[in-house]
Amino acid sequence: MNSSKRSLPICYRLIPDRQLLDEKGEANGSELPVLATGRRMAGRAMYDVPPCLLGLQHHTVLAHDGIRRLALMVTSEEVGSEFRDQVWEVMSTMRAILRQQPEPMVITTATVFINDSANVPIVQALFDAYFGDQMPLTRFVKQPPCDGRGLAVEAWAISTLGAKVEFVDKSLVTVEYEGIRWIYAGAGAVEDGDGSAYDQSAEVLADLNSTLEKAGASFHDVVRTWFYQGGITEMDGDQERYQELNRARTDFFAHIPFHSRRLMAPNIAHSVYPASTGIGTLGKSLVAGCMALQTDREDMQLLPLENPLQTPSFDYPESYSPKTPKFSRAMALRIGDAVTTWVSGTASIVNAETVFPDDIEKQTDQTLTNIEQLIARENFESQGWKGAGATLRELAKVRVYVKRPEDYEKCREVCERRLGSTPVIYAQADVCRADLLVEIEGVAFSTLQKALLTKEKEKSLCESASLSSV
Ligand code: 3EB
Repeated sequence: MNSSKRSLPICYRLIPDRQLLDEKGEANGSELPVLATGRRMAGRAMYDVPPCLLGLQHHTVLAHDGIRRLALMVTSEEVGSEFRDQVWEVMSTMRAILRQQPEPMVITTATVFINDSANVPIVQALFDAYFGDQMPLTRFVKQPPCDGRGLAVEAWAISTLGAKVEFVDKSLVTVEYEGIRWIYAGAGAVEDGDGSAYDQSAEVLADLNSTLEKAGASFHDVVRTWFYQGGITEMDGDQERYQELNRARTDFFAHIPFHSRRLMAPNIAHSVYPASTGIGTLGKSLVAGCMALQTDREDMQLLPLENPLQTPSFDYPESYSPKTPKFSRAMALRIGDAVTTWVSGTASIVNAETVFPDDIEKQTDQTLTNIEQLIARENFESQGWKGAGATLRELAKVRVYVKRPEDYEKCREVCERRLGSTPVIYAQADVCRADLLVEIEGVAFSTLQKALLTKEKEKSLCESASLSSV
């Protein structure tokens, strides 16, 4: 790694130009978009489209190690337009952002927050037409965007100059660059299942595992999971559906040595699980996804982070959950001097108890304080990494799950005050405890503080990484 690469900022934001919508870089609303494959989109009559405008979007550019990535948060400009016009706007906007980049890029994963499952086929049809055989791993999440729009999309893109992307099938995408391999897997259906919550969860976990195996990976390699569970607080027999998910996950994780990987920071004094989000959706389906990581690089290390303000989820008292949730509060990854921190779904919980029931402003504020303390430099330092850490404003993107639609404005006010211009999607969703009104997750990017990371310390960090492989 040379020093000019190292001095690049790893995280910055751009506002795309409205003009960058067609081949020549001239605004031309009557043209159909060009597909990812270079062909022009078919079916103009079927999707009789409005002028191709740029919708609402925020995106973050992540450039590190010569690899350019984007986090895109996109929705339509118009609130009341027909659903498929909104999808169209979203697609055009994603394309405009990609075309504005100095390198060719593809979208690897997409999470579609959607108001009504009846609209899923409309998105699917447009995605099929646009992406063709480069279909990102797409999760449809039945959570209406809080702003009244029909859909909002979070997508991640990567440069194809340095990275090799394989679209294996609709539940598996792999990305390789610089000796690092990411495996993105999805499982579960948007349609409601009819089995028990335990069976549904066990099946989805087993599916994720076999999908990972198809890519030569396994659950051992997983760093982040998401569970979107319909009817999360509803009863299934004498337990809540979420508690049944926890029971299935506990059984499934019992034999998975997440901590045995060479990549893990040494001397971790507690259980190691992936970072995670567990959140409700409309209906009774279960959709899950995970991200796995494989590498032989010596300058990389993983650190599962716990929160100084919160009891580890896996140590919650039995009175709260017979089989505890199994996740880390965050998972941090160090690549050279760059640190990426996946922050788990975080709620207004102090120790193991919900605080401020029925007060959305205080719950939002407490949740953000929990995240702030979790990713703070002091917390990293006390858990083994010196010079790491980020502030709330360094989050590259955030998702806010709001339980009651009427709380949205108040919640957003607090988030905007504390997060600044971070790209955010607000979606309406039940949280796993009846008294929780909001849950927030995000990803932070930062660089190790050079002042704190002397050459010697850097060397010892690398050595401890290689030592733990023995
Ligand atoms: C909590 O802190 C809130 O079940 O995977 C947050 C993140 C929550 C992940 C999960 C649940 C999960 O307990 C809920």
